[in-house]
Amino acid sequence: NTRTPFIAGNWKMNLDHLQAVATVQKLHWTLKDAGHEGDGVEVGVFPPFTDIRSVQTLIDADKIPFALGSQDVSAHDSGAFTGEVSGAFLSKLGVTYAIIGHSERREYHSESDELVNAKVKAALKHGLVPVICVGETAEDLEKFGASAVPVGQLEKALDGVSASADIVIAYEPVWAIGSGQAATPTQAQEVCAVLRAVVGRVLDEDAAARTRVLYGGSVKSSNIASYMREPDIDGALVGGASLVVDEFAAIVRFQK
Ligand code: G2H
Repeated sequence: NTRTPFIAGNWKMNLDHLQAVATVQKLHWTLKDAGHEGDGVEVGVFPPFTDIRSVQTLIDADKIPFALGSQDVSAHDSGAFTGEVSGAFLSKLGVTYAIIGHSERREYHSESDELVNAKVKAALKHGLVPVICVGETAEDLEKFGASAVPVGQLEKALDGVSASADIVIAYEPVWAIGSGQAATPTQAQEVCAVLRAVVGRVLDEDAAARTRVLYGGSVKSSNIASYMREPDIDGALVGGASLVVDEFAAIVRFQK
């Protein structure tokens, strides 16, 4: 396939803007020192909102080849929505991607499939690429198997989305997040293939072939290569391990 592997660091609520700048700078130099000059892998960093301006300034000034993403986006364009951040503001700041529907937002902030769908549409409207997160809890897994819940979440997230839309999907089994208990590559591949088929059915075959499907949940340098060998896994959404520069750099350099 022709999909560029994507290694995305979801920092969650970690690193203030000074630590963010230091981290991105260190990551850049670590990869450069290791001879990684892009190497056909796209690197994305997803800092907290308050860090985005500082990281963007650094990336721009030092011509650092990392894509910038946000961890959420408002479903609204502007107006009386206290505490929300518009996709219009993010795209003006050079943000390319927006994580939408991460399980932590679904769980702790009661985000419904309908809200996720509205956020996906808002992101696309403002020129952001939504990184749509889906995944089953341990309870779902036991009751319905691995793919039923993520398939339903993805179908709803894609409702009314154009077949030509640029999107990324992240399969993150909730039981594997931050738990150290990663899904096996075979388990992850199975669900990622099913999710790609959903894209084919809801959007079209071209979208299915083009769309990157990432695995997320306790990805580290020691297991990344095993996921990347799978035909339907095009990268990883990395939480905890993205905060440790050497570890994240090793994940980016998974082929080495
Ligand atoms: C899943 C993942 C990144 P971690 O949330 O989105 O986190 O790698 O810490 O399991």
